Parts: sequence; structure tokens; C-alpha cells
Amino acid sequence: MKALIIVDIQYDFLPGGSLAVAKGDEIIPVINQIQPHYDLVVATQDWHPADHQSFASQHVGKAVFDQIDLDGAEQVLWPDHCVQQSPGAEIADLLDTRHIEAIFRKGMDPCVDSYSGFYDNGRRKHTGLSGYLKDRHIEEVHVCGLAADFCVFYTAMDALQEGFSSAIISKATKAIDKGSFMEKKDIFIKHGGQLL
Ligand code: VGL
Ligand code: ZN
Repeated sequence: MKALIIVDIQYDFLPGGSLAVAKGDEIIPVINQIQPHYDLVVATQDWHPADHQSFASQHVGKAVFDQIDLDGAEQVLWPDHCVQQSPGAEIADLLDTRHIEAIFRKGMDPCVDSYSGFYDNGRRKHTGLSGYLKDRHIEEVHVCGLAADFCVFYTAMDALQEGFSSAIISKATKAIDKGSFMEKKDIFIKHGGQLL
């Protein structure tokens, strides 16, 4: 059984959003078209409290895209994005949500970021996604959405870690930084992941 994981198709990651991924909107029709080919479709939603520590606005003297040490982990500082209940956190209307059986929210703990749909960056807490997929007899996952070099990559990597075969669908993802996705893609493939 094969699942599609649709990562963070939210207004803040689309053109016009606070952490817009260039051409992020172009993948939505592609995602809509492939959904019927899966046994199960789930989605993730970045869902931060307004004082999330990944926001540059929470650190005096720091700028967006600076790197800091957050509780012993390297953290890129982002513009405020996907704040709970804000319009930017909403899943885009153009995404066909009819097939999506569950939406896993992440990034709610103000003290730790959460790129992966499976657990936070410190691996302190699981979202329940792994158990959900296993309960549904999923062996293989395909990951798409935004952004390729962050949440898509870490979700696809953690899927391998959780024992699923895992692929990233290249036509259905876009990166914040293409160069960084190139490097991460190689890491993913070295770990047994596939690029479709
Ligand atoms: C993401 C940065 C911060 C993503 C989420 O969805 O890739 N990137 N939060
Ligand atoms: Zn985020």
C-alpha cells in the first residue's frame, strides 16, 4: 500500500506569502492530478504559535536567515510564517482536499522547530504520522509539497528512518534554495530514498 504525503501547501509558502517558495503555486495542479493514484493521502500543516523561536522576530539583533543555536540545535531563523489561525497558515484553496484523510500539524512547540511530518527536529515528540501510516498498512510513501529543501526533505528522510520506502516527487515540489536541495537530494538517495 502506497501513501502520498502532501507537505505544507499553505499560503505563507506560496507566492505572496511571508516565506514564499518561488513558483510554489505551480505544483498544486500536479499534486491534484496524482492524488487519485494512491491508497491513502495525508497532509501536513506548519502550525506555529506567534512566539515560535524559529522566527527572527523573537531574537533581538538577529535577521531572517541568520543561524542560531536553539537548545543545542542549529536553527535557521525564518520570517514569521504559518502562525496558528492566521490566513497564511491556511491550506491553499486550490489544493484538492477531497482525498486527504488526515492532516498532521507540526511546529506547535515554541521551543523547537519541526520540519518533518514525523517528529520535531529534536525528535522529542512524534506527530503520530508513522503509527497512522502503519495502521493503514502503508509500506511506501511518496512525498510532495513545500519546501523541497526543508519539510519535504526531512519528511522523506524520516520516512526511511521509520522503515517505509520513500520517494520525493520532483515535479510536485519546489525548493527555497535549489542548491541546498541538490545537496540534500544526494543525501536522501545515499540513504536509500528515490527521486521520481
Ligand atoms: C518550512 C521553513 C520553516 C517548510 C517550514 O515547510 O519547508 N520551512 N518552516
Ligand atoms: Zn515553519
